[in-house]
Amino acid sequence: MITLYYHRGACSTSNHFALEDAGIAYEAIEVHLDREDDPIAQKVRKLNPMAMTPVLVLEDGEVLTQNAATLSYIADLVPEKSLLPKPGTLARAQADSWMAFVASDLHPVIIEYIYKGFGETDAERARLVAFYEDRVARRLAVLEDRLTDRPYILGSDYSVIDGYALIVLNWSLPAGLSLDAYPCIRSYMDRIEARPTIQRVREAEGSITW
Ligand SMILES: N[C@@H](CCC(=O)N[C@@H](CS)C(=O)NCC(=O)O)C(=O)O
Repeated sequence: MITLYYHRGACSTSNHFALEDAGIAYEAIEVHLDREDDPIAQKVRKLNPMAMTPVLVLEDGEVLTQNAATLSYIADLVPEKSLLPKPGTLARAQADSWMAFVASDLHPVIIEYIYKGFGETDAERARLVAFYEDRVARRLAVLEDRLTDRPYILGSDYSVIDGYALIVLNWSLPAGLSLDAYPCIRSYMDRIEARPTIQRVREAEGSITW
């Protein structure tokens, strides 16, 4: 059975969504990597020297990390569920492009946005706010445009990329980032959140307090 080490509401939860959508047997174990003496945290730090989740341990003991790889791996275990297009197709290359957008563009800029107030002087803070606001707005505008005429990032069908995007967009709340200017993104988040598989994972993980 696949084991997922995750942290509630972190990007690893998108792997929990993917496993639930895949409908395969799995075990999901929550880890608090900031707890030095916690045996699960110690184990995960050994499995992934980056000390980050997600960490997937496959049936044969192989370890897989990095959302783009873990989500694709889970999706490819169940091609009949169409959680990603078939490997080797142009549609899959387009999906990989959007996966990279979420993993390398959206994910880091929403995290970075939390740091916008870190300057030591008012002038420095104002400069950082302007800098981070511009960076995040450009990524959100790309996503808003993409969702203007399609319910999900790849089109009419939900994919594992959407579950990942939802988690990253959830962080707008603790980051103090308003999504009011992005109505398509707002309704997209509600649409994904309403999926029974997502609701099951939310219930299993428990509520998040930001
Ligand atoms: N590039 C990594 C990023 C993973 C990542 O940012 N994980 C965060 C949770 S969302 C984490 O484990 N953070 C713990 C830490 O930085 O100490 C991936 O895609 O898996």
